[in-house]
Amino acid sequence: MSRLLIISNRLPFAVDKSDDGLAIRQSSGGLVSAIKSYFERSDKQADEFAEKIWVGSMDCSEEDWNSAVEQNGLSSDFTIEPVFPDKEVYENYYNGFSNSTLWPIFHYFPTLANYKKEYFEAYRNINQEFAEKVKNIYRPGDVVWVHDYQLLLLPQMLRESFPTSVIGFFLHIPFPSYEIFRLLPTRWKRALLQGMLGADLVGFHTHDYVQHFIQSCKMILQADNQFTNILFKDRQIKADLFPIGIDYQKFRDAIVDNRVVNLATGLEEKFTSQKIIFSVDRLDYTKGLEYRLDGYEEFLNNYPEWMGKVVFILNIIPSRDFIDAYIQRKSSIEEKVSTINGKFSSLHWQPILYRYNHLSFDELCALYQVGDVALITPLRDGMNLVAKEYVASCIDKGVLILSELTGAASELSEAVLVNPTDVNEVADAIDTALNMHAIEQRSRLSNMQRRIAAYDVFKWMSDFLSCLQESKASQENLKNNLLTEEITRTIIEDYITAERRCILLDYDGTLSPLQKIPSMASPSGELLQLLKSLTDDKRNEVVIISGRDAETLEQWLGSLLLTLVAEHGAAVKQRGGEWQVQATMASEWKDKLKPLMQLFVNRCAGSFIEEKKSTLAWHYRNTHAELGFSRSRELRNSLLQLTGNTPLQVIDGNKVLEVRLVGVDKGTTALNIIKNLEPDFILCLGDDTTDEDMFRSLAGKGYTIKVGRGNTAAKFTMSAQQEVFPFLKKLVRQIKEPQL
Ligand code: GDG
Repeated sequence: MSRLLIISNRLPFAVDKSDDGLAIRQSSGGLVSAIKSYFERSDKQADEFAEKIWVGSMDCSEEDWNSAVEQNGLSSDFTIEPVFPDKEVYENYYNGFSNSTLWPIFHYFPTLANYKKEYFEAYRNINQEFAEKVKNIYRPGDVVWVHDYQLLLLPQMLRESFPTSVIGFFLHIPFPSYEIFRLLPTRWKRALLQGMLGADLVGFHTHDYVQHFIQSCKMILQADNQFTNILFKDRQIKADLFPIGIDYQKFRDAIVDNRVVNLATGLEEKFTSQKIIFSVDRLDYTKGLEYRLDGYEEFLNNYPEWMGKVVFILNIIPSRDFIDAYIQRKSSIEEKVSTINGKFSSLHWQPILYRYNHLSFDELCALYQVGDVALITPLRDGMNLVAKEYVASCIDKGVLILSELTGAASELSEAVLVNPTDVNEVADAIDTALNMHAIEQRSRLSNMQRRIAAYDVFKWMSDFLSCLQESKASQENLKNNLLTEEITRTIIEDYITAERRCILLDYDGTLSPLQKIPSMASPSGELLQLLKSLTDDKRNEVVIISGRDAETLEQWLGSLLLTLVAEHGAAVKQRGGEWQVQATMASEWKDKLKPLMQLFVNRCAGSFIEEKKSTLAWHYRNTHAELGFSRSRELRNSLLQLTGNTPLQVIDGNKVLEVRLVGVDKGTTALNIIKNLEPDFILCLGDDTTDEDMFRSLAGKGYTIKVGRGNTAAKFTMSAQQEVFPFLKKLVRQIKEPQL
């Protein structure tokens, strides 16, 4: 059985020093709530690991920690491995790079970001310190799960020490759009992305964050991707969404817990003639507390009928109040609270009840249960667990007003969604919520409750962990498919004994490296010699199967005894024969589609049209990577609409979109060729998506080899085009001097 190593910046404990000695306090927060719930659950799911270990830093000296444990004892469901970083370095890492650089950038507050060199150095040092700690405890077979923005460099540091280890990474905050992420200095942003790509699986809360991350990897590291698989430096990394859940049952159980019921009854009695609006957030500029207060003030202005009949319990949980940006917010919030209370209070009523303190779990649940309206309006939030916890705690009433800029908004679509900066919208939403009919409240709640009960924190963790194992397995599969020396020897053995061999070779990207302009890919002398040597053996039928037009193939390769296939099969020249056009159709369709493609050439610098007899192709290899790709999606949609109900098909190639006749593809063509030839040895090499048709139709019939990494229907893969010649030369050598 393997062990699970959870690594997060902080352990879920803090040590408090007082005259009475050292006390251990449990700390709270989104990440801590999630992992503790999972660890504390003693059932099969969490027990699939022999041991659970939590690595994190402690905000005290090693001596204090040891004495605190000695004095208080510490029973927990996991082994604790504390890191004790140097205070000064930690300050620059935590309050510095983590919370004054990454946090504002990732939450779309770039003007608050601080780009100090010493912050990044400290960040690297503490990540390294975590890496050293893990190196001391790591055992082969362990599953390592790194959490959050404070440890973005760690996965890569661990990968360097343990290349085959299983490493997952989860980001609890948003991943910003490329335009924001790119504001970071180049060296840093490259290091951060490479750090994350050290993992096998990188998890995010929402689809948008996944897309933003992939886009940044493409633009900054020139990484390639196939859907959510990122190909970087010979490794395949999966990026996917895992919207974090809550311990749903814990909040349902609290509904019948006597201590919570007593607290809730007390609150209800205190506010018996008032509706309760509440919010609970850490002190943070991302939580939009000032706009929220403006919205509430606007509500009191616009809907004076609610005066005296409503109270807003505003709970702010102390957080990071050593950082300037936080200190300023706190005083500005407090000023607003007193202004509103001063302006609207009567002798018997006050519109806001403000607290700046922690709540016990029971108090939190009581507040959730009595709250008529939860007003949760962050300007950005990775997920926001309070919104989910509130919904889970509601019995048969309750309305959630939620900012559309939270990750939770993508799941809680029955909430009253608002833009948090629109104070009028917030004011109207409060009125709507207070007036909402009980039946509608129940119906919205039950839909959301069903969803968050089904994907709770246990499902979230087990989903992530099983996806991590799957990503590892799929990496192994890719590796297993690699064309090894041993497989090459088997191919050669079969080649030697065969009487009639068919060798199907794609041209661009396989026999010739991909070029910026198609006309630059003319064959080298070495290639021509190699092909000639192959054709010298009478047992070989060598087929060049390409998307190129017949004229080009004829000009480049026409003098050799090859079978040539142009435009994926639209024209074929049998060995020693003449060109035969396989499919004909009036070429008017090209005149209809060309103006559309031309429009995209104008809109996307570097792209161009290649017109062949039976094919029209739009190439975007030389364009701005992201623009080219997104334009190609737009063009593809338009082409699909125009070609619907016609015998034309739109094909995605390697940085090219092609339109051609249905049924004319390399797969069908390859099958036709081998049907006539009846070979006892088939070898097929290609690199492009259009070659996949060939690999699929030849499955089980011969050796299919994809040139380059990535998912493929081919039986084997070669890492790069440079390996093609040495491989083919091994076959050629068998003609003259048969040997293995
Ligand atoms: C980060 C991301 C993402 C809060 N105050 C008290 C208290 N809490 C508990 C809540 C909730 C958690 O802490 C807060 O979670 P959030 O999701 O709202 O916010 P962050 O701490 O900023 O979390 C966030 C999260 O990670 C998970 O991935 O959702 O977007 O920023 O569970 O109940 N609990 C108690 N007393 C408090 O005073 N007992």
